[in-house]
Amino acid sequence: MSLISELQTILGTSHVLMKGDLSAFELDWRKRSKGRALCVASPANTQEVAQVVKACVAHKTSIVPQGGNTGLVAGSIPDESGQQVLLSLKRMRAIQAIDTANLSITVQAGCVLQEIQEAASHAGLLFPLSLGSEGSCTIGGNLSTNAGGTQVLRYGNTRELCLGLEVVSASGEIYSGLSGLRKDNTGYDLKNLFIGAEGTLGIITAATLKLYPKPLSTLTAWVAVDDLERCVSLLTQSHQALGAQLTGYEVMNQFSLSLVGKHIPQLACPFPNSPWCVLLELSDSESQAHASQQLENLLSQAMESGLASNAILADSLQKAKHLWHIRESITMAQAMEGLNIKNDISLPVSSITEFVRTTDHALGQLVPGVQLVNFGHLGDGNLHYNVQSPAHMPASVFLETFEDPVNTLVYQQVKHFGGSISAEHGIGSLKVLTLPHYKDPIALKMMRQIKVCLDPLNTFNPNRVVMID
Ligand code: FAD
Ligand code: 2HG
Ligand code: ZN
Repeated sequence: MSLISELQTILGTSHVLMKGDLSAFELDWRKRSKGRALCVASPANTQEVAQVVKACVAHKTSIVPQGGNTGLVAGSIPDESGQQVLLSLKRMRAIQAIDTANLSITVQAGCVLQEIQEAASHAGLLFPLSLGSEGSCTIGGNLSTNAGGTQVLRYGNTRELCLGLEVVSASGEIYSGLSGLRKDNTGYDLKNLFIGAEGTLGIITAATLKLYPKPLSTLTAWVAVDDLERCVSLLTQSHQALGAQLTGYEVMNQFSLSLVGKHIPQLACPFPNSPWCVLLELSDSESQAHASQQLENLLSQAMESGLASNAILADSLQKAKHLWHIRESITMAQAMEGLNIKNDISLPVSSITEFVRTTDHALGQLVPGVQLVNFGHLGDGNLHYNVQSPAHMPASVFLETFEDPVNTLVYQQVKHFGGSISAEHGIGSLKVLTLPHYKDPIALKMMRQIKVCLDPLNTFNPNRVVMID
């Protein structure tokens, strides 16, 4: 029997797509890479995933897992061969259980992040993972990329939010690790191999995640700051004043906010002429009044000491949402401006100012008139140091001529300052050839050994993260 016929038998004909417009599955979110799938297979449950894997292995066919296809490193689309099965987890979106005493939730991998947040909230609890793509990304994708987002400062990356996983292995066996245990020292921590593996080691089919008590009040401020150095000093001051109550600290340069103003004009931005803005969030478990007092004190100190040039405090939930919406729209606004280079980098917070100063200068020499879309999660040392073509240069010309030299320049700088070339988006196919230049060779060797051990036939997402000879 052909593989397609086998998949149709396992899943039903309507869940094996081959014809029609498959671009939602084959084109990456940034519209920079397009592949072609043998078919799009959509299982309904874990057993079906296991059967699909066994069938593909028997036919020596590789599998590309996909959740919401919002990844930014072209890791969730098939290659151009037309020979890979795209495995979409989107039908597997059940919330399986909420355990309020254990503060945990168990969900299928295709659950959309926002639905998990809402389910937690209905139970009076908080699932803190929060990203601009939360309306369409899935928890399987979040786990597979170890996604970060805007609450990492307080709650950690997706890795820190995961208690257990269910995974279909490369032999089609089901590893049932959905314990909600917070302590389990019975050997290697297998779940952490699959988290951040970008679908190269197994298919995540379900997860048990941590929940938290909801904070009593959450307050948001928007602060105008004259330079990045002051943004870093204000971060230090915020840590000192707010401690664990500081739940978000985002920075945005003027150009990144101007793109939001240009392409999404309904999102009016406070202090549009400020060189930098900071979005600061405090979550408090005492009272609204206590939270307001603390934040007001911090902001007035910042103004008095010259760290901030202006500041507003959102006085309603709606205004706070508006401010977050501006911040989370930068990615979309940048996409509307045109194709671009993304550098999702992390550095010690103490080195960020010097990194930006020297890299901005060197890039200006390399590409006169280059436009820097610079923003990110400063509290985590994670900058989205993105690069847009000079105003009058077509994006295609810019990418063709400058993508490699720009990347090399930025990554060399990252290396010099002791940072990482991927803070939260992963490696995918975009950076798979770059990684060996910047990753410790022994670490890379061990990564390859793990890949070969868990997926000896290279069935899962080949040529992403690590290349196997
Ligand atoms: P996909 O894009 O479908 O897949 C991502 C990777 O995971 C691929 O390698 C895929 O093969 C693999 N995969 C997917 N599901 C599974 C599974 N069940 N089992 C095994 N492998 C699987 N990222 C951040 O970290 N922080 C942000 O703040 C952030 N903001 C974003 C804002 C916007 C507007 C956009 C478009 C993207 C943003 N991202 C961010 C990137 C992206 O949303 C995240 O990487 C997200 O975790 C991907 O989830 P997904 O379901 O779309 O995964
Ligand atoms: C964010 O923080 C995302 O908004 C996307 O990680 C970053 O567009 C980007 O480069
Ligand atoms: Zn980010």
